[in-house]
Amino acid sequence: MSRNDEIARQFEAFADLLDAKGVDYKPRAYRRAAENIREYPQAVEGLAQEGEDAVGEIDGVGDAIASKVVEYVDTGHIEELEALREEYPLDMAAITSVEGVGPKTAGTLYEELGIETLDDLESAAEAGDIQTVKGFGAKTEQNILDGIDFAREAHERQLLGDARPNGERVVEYLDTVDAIASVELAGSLRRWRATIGDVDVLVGSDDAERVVAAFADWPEADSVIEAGDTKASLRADGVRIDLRVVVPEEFGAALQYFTGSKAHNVAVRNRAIERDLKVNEYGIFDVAGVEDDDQRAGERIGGETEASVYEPLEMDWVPPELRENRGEIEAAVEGDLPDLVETSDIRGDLHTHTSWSDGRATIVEMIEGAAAFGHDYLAITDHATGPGMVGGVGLDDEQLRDQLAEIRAAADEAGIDVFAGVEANVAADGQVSVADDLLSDLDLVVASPHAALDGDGTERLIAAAKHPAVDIVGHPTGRYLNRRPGLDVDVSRLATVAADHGTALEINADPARLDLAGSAVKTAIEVGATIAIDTDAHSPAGFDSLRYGVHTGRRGWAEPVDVLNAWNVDDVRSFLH
Ligand code: DGT
Ligand code: CA
Ligand code: CA
Ligand code: ZN
Repeated sequence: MSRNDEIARQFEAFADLLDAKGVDYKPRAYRRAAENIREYPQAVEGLAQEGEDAVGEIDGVGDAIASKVVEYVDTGHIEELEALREEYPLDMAAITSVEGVGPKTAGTLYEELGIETLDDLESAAEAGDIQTVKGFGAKTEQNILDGIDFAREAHERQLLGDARPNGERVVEYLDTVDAIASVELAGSLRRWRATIGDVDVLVGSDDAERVVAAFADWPEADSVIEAGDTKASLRADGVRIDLRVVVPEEFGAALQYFTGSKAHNVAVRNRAIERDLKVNEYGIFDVAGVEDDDQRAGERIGGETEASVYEPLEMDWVPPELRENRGEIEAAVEGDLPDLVETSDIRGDLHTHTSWSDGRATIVEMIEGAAAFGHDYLAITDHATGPGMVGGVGLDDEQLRDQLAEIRAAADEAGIDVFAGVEANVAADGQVSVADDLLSDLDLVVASPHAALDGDGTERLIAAAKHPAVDIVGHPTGRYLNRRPGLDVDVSRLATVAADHGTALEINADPARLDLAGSAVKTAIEVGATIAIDTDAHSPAGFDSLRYGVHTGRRGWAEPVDVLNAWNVDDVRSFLH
């Protein structure tokens, strides 16, 4: 994948900000340049390395833009663009997603009313402030207000943990319709991306009309957005669900196509082209010597199952979580795909809370819950005091000593192995918030950042990973999906240190976190780090989040051997020492 798209986006952002400032002509030139950069058949990055003159060869790219392209490729940013961003610090994407609000309007509203976010825009419209601005009337203000709810929904991607149950229920429902031969989730939901734009459901059936009708009748649907011959969309619980119906013979090809990602599919199609084959949503076709450009032209050689699409390409079937064009094509060709961890491989949970801190269940209830879930072992890791622990949630060293005694007592009665632990804080300077002698009396120490979650956290987390008592770095970036991005972390460096010091890095399975992310997990495993997949459960129901963590691990190519809590209790014990 070339970076043309990324470079183009810089100039689109540039154009928006110039519009916001009220500059004439230039924005149009920048947008045109962006479009040509995006469509350019070669890597513009390569041209930039040759110099400005080479970049100037692109249509619509003059000297000024060419020098900025070179600047961007060389330094990773464009100074003039950064200055504009400081001058207009607005969430342009969010604000302009409101119908009728373009960059120019956004600029005016920032200058006149200081509006930076969708929330600011909403408050200003509700307060009647917008109609006081020159050029805006009461009607415009009302339109903005109407557009905001919709924009918010469209702009914010839904959490996997919210979308997945909905998707599964619609699949379960469709499974009862007897005209349906097969039904599967597709799209980002099947790939278990952390956030979901919309839910895609694919059905194989010879009676599309009946399937569409049944779908539109789903009792949980809030509204039907559209219903066609073979496609329909509805809205349920704030999420859009797209249905496509194909004939059973084409189900595998359609499933492959609609699972994506786009980047994976492009790579698959290119591999097909190299072999005189054609892959599309209808099947895989031998097109040697075929002129006809009809989608189904050529000799059909597969498409009923996904495997029948990959097989003629001389590659293994690729698990959906890996389909991001991050090396899975090459691995599938080499027969070298990872043997991915499964939820059933997980034998215990190493980061959980009780009512001693902010949990809602007792130590005994958590132990019994873990046993009922099927775990062989459980670590109790309540919060220690420290920055970010508001309202007396965290335990001081004395309280932790008292709790330790209670955990030991409960462990004696428990049917599973219990580790007495703590979730210590990693302060901004990398200090761990619990006394060393106490830490060494505990079986397991999770150390996590909870405050000061912006900027680069690499050194901070490396300090924690090096701490002799720390076993697991918990939710390393501190991100909250859709709410805050968390720390910037050089995962390769952190994971190298963690591997050297026998410290595991966590995938926190809480669907609001999923931290580390799949791509970071892949990097961490590549440098030899061990991963712990923990739910951070605050009640026995919290154990159910495990699968979101496991599938995030699969997106990071994790095998059971990479995952600490897929090991038996003796191996975990020796890792902890
Ligand atoms: P999302 O919904 O934003 O979380 O992400 P996806 O991956 O579910 O994307 P979506 O719903 O737009 O489309 C589902 C899949 O269908 C996508 O992963 C790949 C495939 N697809 C959709 N449109 C195109 C297209 O124009 N070209 C290609 N190659 N694939 C497409
Ligand atoms: Ca989707
Ligand atoms: Ca879709
Ligand atoms: Zn935590």
